[in-house]
Amino acid sequence: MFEQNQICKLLGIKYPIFQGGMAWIGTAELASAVSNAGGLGIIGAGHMPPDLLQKEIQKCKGWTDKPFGVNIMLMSPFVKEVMKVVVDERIPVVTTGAGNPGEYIPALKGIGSKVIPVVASVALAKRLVRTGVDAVIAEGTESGGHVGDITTMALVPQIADAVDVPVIAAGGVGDSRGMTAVFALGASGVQIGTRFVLSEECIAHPNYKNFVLKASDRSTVVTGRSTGHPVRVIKNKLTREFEELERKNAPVEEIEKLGAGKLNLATHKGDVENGSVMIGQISGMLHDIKPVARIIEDLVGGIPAVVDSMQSRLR
Ligand code: TUI
Repeated sequence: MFEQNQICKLLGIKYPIFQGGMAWIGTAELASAVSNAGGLGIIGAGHMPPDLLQKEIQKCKGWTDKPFGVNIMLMSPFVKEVMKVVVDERIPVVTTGAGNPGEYIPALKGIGSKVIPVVASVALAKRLVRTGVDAVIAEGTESGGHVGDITTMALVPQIADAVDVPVIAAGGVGDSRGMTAVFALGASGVQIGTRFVLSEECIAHPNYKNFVLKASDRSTVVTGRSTGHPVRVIKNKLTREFEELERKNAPVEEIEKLGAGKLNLATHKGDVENGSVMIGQISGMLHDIKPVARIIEDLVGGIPAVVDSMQSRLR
């Protein structure tokens, strides 16, 4: 399976499965495990300063000889410096999120990196393809963290129709059914975050993982719409405070201030009531913590049964 897949051939990987570049928890531990299991591990640079990112890259290089990527969050105050680190370290795959990476594309392409931006709209996908990106990640609003407002179901086929580069689907994919479904929509690969949070290798605090394990289909909510940076998280004391501020039409600065430092509070200190528990909508169907290799084996190994079952229902 996937011997002829465009993404596998482009990146030299076994399975077209990207690990979402999650801030604070997309560390070398998780990224190297995903790459060693045949997917594409991705270090999430988030708001990391450049020296820390460089250390994380060094660790990852020590733990895997397979390709891995770095995700650059374009709202980071260190974006220019972290771009320099990925160029110096000759990272073969760079994904970007939360903005338009246009100005950085020439430098990345210059060292032969494959540049694969996350997009949440057809317009941005088309604009970026014109600047020479190698593929796009079409991320639906089902995802955790910073999200757009179009669902994966609606976004992936529209982007697949609009561009001539491979499309990787993200948002709402957590098992073989989701993976098969997005291939039906025109994707050539998947990006998965939430399922990998519930892995043994993910360094998220046990309280964070347990909170995700307890989630049901309606446990997440999008906060911060009024700031222009909407974020999907599990409902808790913090989201109620956000809702109260938004209801009062509080100034954007006040709302943004409430969010500052709250992701680390949840992922590292384990405060799942006052912290920001970013996770996707499929958390409701996940009930176990598994090793990364097992997650990938189950995702890929389950596809034939999904296709068979689908065919029997289409007959
Ligand atoms: O970037 C993400 N997900 C993230 S980043 C993050 S860190 C953070 N922490 C606190 C507050 C906000 C963020 C947590 N999760 N996903 C990729 C993604 N990119 N989703 C949506 C977009 C996006 C949105 C608008 C990409 C481009 C865009 O257009 C901007 C433009 O210039 O047209």
